[in-house]
Amino acid sequence: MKKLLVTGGAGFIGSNYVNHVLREREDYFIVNLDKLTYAGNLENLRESEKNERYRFVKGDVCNAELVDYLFQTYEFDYVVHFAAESHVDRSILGAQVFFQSNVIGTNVLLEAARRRGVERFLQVGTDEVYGSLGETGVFTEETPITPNSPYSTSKAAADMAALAYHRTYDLPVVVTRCSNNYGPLQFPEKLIPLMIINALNDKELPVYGDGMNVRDWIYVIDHNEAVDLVLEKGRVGEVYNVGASTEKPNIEIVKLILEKLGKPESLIKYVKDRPGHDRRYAIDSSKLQSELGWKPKHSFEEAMERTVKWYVENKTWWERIVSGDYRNYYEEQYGSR
Ligand code: NAD
Ligand code: TDX
Repeated sequence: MKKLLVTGGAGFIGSNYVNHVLREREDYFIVNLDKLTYAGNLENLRESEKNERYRFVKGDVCNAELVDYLFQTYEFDYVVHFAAESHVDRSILGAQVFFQSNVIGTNVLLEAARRRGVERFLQVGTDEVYGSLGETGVFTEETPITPNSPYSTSKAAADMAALAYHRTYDLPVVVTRCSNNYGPLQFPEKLIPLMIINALNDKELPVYGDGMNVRDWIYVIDHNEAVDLVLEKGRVGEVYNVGASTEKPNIEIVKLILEKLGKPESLIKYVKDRPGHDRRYAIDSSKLQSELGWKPKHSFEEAMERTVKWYVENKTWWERIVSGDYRNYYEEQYGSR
C-alpha cells in the first residue's frame, strides 16, 4: 500500500483525482489536506468519504506544525501537491494570498518532505508559467519561464522551489505543467462552468476582449491519469508538460455551449479585457507521450458533451455555490465591466 498526501483534494482537479484513483487503484491510501477555501467543497468527495483508504484533514499547507505532524504520523511515500489559489482574475483583485498559499505553502511541504523523506514529491504546475504565445509555436519544457499574472508568477515560484529542492537536497521531485482543464466539479468562476451556468440561467455570457484568446483544453481525468503516471514513473528532477492539443478560441467554446444548451447567441456580451490577458497557450506534451506512454483518452467533443450534461444534471451542486459568497465575487468582477 502506497501512502499518499494529496493537498487541495477538495478542489476541482484534486477531488476528481482522489475519486478517480480510489476507484481505479487498490494500492493507494490517501490523506487529503485541504483548507476548504471558497474553492474547496467536501461535496465533491462524497463517493470517497467512506472509503477505508481515505482520510480528510482540514488544514492549511502553510501550517508547518500540522504538515510536519502529518508526515510524522503517516510516513507518506508520495506527495501530490494540488493545493493552490487557482484563479487568475482573483489574483488580479488581490495577489497576497496567492503568494502565501502557492509559494510559502509549497515551501512548507518541501521542507517537511525533505526532513521526513518521501519517494516522490509531485508539484502540480501550469502551462501559464511559460507566458503567452503569438499565433504560432508551442510550449515545450525548455520554453523560458515568463509568467504574466500574479497567479502564474506564484506558480512559477513554486515550481522553481520544488526543482531547487531536488538540486540542492536531492529531494525526488517531479513537476507536471498542464493546460486548461474542464470537467465535472469545476468551480463556476472558470470559463466553461461559468458560461454553462449563466446560459442555463439566461444570464449574459461575459467574453473578455475580442473573444479570440486561445486556450488548449484537456479533460480533467486525462490530466489526472498523467499525474498518476508521472508520480510513479517520471524521472526525478524532470518537468513534464501535459496537454491534449485542443486549441480553441474562447468565443468558439462559448458558442458551442450555447448550441448544446439550445440558447441564443444574443446572450453573449463582449466585456472589458482582463489586464495582462495571455493571448494564446498551446502545449507540446510529446515528452510525456514518448517517455511514459501517456495519451489523452477523451476527445474534446465527447468530454464537452459529458461536462455540459453534468452541470445540467447537478444543478443543486452549483446552485449552492452561486447563491452564496460567489454573488459578491461576481458583482466585484463583472458588475462594472
Ligand atoms: P481549485 O481552486 O478548484 O482548488 C484548489 C483547492 O486547494 C481547494 O480545495 C482549496 O480549498 C485548496 N487550497 C487553497 N489554498 C490552500 C491552502 N493554503 N492550504 C490547503 N488547501 C488549500 O483549483 P484546481 O483548478 O483544482 O487546481 C488545482 C491545481 O492544479 C492548482 O495547483 C492549479 O494551479 C493547478 N492547475 C490547474 C489548472 C486548471 O485548468 N484548473 C491547469 C493546470 C494546473
Ligand atoms: O468570464 C470569463 N470570460 C472570459 O472571456 C472568464 C472567467 C474567462 N474568460 C477567458 C479568459 C481566458 O482567456 O477565458 C479563458 C479561460 O479563462 P479561465 O477559465 O479563467 O482560465 P485561465 O485564465 O486560462 O487559467 C486556467 O488555466 C490554467 C486556470 O484557471 C488555471 O488555474 C490554470 O493554471
